[in-house]
Amino acid sequence: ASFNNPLASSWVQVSQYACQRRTPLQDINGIFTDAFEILAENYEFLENKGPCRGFQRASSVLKSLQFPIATMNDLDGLPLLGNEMRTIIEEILEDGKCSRVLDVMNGERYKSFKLFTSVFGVGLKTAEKWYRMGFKTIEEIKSNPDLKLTKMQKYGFQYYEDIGSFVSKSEALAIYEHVREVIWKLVPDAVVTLTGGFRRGKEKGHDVDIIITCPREDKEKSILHNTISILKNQELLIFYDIIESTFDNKKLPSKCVDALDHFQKCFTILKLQKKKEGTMESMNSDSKIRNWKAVRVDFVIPPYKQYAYALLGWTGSRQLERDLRRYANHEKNMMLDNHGLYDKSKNVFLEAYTEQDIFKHLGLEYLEPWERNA
Ligand code: 8DG
Ligand code: MN
Ligand code: MN
Repeated sequence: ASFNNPLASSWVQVSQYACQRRTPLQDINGIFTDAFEILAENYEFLENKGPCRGFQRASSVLKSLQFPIATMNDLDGLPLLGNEMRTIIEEILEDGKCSRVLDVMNGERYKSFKLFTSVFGVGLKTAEKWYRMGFKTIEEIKSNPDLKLTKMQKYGFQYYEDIGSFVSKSEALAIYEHVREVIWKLVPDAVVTLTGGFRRGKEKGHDVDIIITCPREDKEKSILHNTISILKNQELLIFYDIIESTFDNKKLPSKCVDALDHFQKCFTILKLQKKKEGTMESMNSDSKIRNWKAVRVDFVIPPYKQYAYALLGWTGSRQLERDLRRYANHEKNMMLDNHGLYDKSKNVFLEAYTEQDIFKHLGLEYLEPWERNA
């Protein structure tokens, strides 16, 4: 019998869509979700999308549970957990580990892809190339003069330790507050919001995501370039890559669930000034001689009319975003992306000024940002 699963004997159905589940940060089934995510990542490295999505969705279902899976009966009533997933859960319940996951983790391809893609600016294509060339370590690549690195990758290697060492919430807030002051001096009514994982309540992240807009139409347009030049003058800017807007209002929202958006944006590496001496203790010898840490910061600048959609899109999680779009498409005959929501039955774009508006348009119960850790 199942003692943990309150769903097993009730009529309540867990939805197949993450946007119809509340997923807090705390994941009490991490032993299973970690396993599924490693398998998903391995399929991503193999560019095998079907099974990759299958394991990502299975992991996401378990993340939403408020009870630990202790017996196979606890899986009753849960969607997206096929025989392949059940076999893995069963093995972990019995052994505390899964041989298939261990094999993947020890595989040369997985290890190399994991290592190479951890460098800022390195995607699947480059990882594949370096893997085929037989590289095994960061040092080998760093010291090979024949490799043509992009500017992004060059900085990715130069600050590999700093960037890889996670950003804490207080570090993210320090950067966010500094940037906000700079922007408010330029445009006092600018809206500046910390988004991404930190908005979902995470205590650490791989970068800081900041979204910037202004209620006065077109006033957002000059903010990015002016902010970048001030940060440059303050000698806080190590690297930046500005992508100008390619938004076309004649186009319908993208059908693809993980399409990139067309906002003006900027990928940067900023210097975070270290205040206290004590915080230097935990740093490596290279960074002890300097009083700052290199941090990855992303800026995205939507026009005010698209702000709510951009905020929803950049708050994540990526799984929640994919499921919101899939739900809109398959259950509502609508098309959602980071720019807007189009109702295909009524042939209209649906306006939204808050995330609550968007959930309402989709007929969904509102999820707070910290319930979106799908
Ligand atoms: P993390 O940084 O702590 O690892 O987690 P995260 O904050 O959830 O991940 P992220 O990689 O920083 O992405 C934040 C959200 O931004 C995520 O839901 C996906 C979304 N996003 C877009 N467009 C783009 C884009 O062009 N580049 C990136 N990097 N993220 C984008 O909607
Ligand atoms: Mn982030
Ligand atoms: Mn980001």
